[in-house]
Amino acid sequence: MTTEQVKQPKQVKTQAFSDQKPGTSGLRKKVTQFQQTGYLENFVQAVFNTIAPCTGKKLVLGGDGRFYNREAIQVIIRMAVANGFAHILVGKGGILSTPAASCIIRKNQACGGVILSASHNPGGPDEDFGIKFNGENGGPAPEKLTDAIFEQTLSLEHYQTIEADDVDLDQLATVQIAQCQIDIIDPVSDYADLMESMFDFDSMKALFTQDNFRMCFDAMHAVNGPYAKEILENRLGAPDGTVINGVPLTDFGGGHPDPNLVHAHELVDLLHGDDPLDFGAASDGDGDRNMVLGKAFYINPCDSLAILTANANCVPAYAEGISGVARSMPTSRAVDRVATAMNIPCYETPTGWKFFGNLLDAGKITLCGEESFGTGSDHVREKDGLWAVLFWLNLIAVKKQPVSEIVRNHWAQYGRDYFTRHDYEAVDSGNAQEMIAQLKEKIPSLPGQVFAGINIESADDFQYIDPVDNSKTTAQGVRLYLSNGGRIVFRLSGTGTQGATLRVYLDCYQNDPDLLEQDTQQALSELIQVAEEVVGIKQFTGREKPDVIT
Ligand code: VG1
Ligand code: CO
Repeated sequence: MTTEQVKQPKQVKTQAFSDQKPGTSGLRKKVTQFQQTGYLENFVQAVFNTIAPCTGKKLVLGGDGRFYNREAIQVIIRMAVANGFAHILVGKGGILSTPAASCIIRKNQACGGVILSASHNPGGPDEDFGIKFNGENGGPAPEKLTDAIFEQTLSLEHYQTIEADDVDLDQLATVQIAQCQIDIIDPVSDYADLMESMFDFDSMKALFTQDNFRMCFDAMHAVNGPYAKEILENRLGAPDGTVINGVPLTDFGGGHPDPNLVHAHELVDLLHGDDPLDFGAASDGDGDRNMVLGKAFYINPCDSLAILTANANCVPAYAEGISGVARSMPTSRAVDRVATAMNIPCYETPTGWKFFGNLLDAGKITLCGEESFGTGSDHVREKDGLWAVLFWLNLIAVKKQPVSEIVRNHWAQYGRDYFTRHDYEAVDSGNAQEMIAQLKEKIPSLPGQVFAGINIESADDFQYIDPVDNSKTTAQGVRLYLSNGGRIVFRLSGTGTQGATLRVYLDCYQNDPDLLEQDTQQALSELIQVAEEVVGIKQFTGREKPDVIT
């Protein structure tokens, strides 16, 4: 590319769009919606206007490789140049996992990054696409910023771009367009170096090279394939083939890149049967979620957060101790018990990683997590799938115990918080809104009432005041606390792209040593009954049972 080919930036007239309100984790829509003339451009210009002036600044750009990733990157490069950026770092092939993008923003002191992903939602021409902006701390834009971006999307009349050839995304190279330097960078190396600096790689290497430890990482044809291959196979010496479905594909091979027992069934099968592996793990479309499995043993993400917290001193990066922990409100209270025992603070935040940002930046917490297979720490400002897997490997290597033993010992010490989430997907939006509205009206009258033989002690609609900047977030889910120690939470998803998704979260504490090995749905069956009786889920959703149970 030569500078002669480059014309002056130009303003393109655009209509504003009214449906670009970012949800739990950025703007997510069908690909076909993003392909409308000016749709992507409108959102990107709104971001650039909100963080203006862009002149002279550095931007990180990449995505999970899904359909429309490459096209969107070319559009955003041209717009970033026209808006005055001095430097753009783009992952080779357009690839950057969400945690790697966060790492690269921080390491290079960029003003932020644009990450293209719809996370665990399927990809392809008729599936989902997404875009989000992360700020200079490497984390998702806080509500204040996403609200300002949304305001901009409603009123834009022009966006700025420049005529220039497409940049070759597949060569590690530097190109110059007008005032802007564009580096196509290795998407993996900075992140892999960070992981190597945090964990006990020597002990972990010995697992594979001396102890004949057998594991499988299912990258689900999503972004983490190249990261997992480099770290597990190249740096830790796991045998070739440890990573399966390791090549990112635009449609994730037709699957849901969602690491749970339903969608990662290929992996689940390898941990069961006649010759099960010792350890299994998977991550999602953009690499920020994780599922970890032991030999015929499933680890609930809420328990995982609690166990990592309790054993953080086994990991070099946390050997000096941790300052505090946080969990999203619907996540079970297993980690609270550990925090109490360790005498460190435990914060309860609304759903979505953006609410952990201030606590991490202020040093109030070191570890945090969500029930939705998201776990992370202050090493970046996103949840981090591969980091969680490495944390578990580090524990297994140092404690020299199988996964099941580590978890059972934890339950024996702290008791067990049975947890499940029931999702009702793509239900009629009107019905779902009405159901929540009626439930909210009932809140004052619920305490003292008995459903399915259980007394409701208290009920509220969760609101959060950020302890760092005092910003207030309301209507984050209705919580019912029951007299048997159980809790039920109802909320509507902010990441779905079709109709509404109702999430019902149920958890209950158990510390009777004889009752720690129950089937989860069985252990929570009374609560499930209470949820139905209070709300009338079947009637409002028209469903006999949830679409997904995790
Ligand atoms: C879901 C999860 C939430 C998570 C969010 C983004 O949101 O419940 O815990 O932070 O996805 O995850 P919702 O609003 O649909 O419940 V990801 O992997 O998309 O970045
Ligand atoms: Co994700």
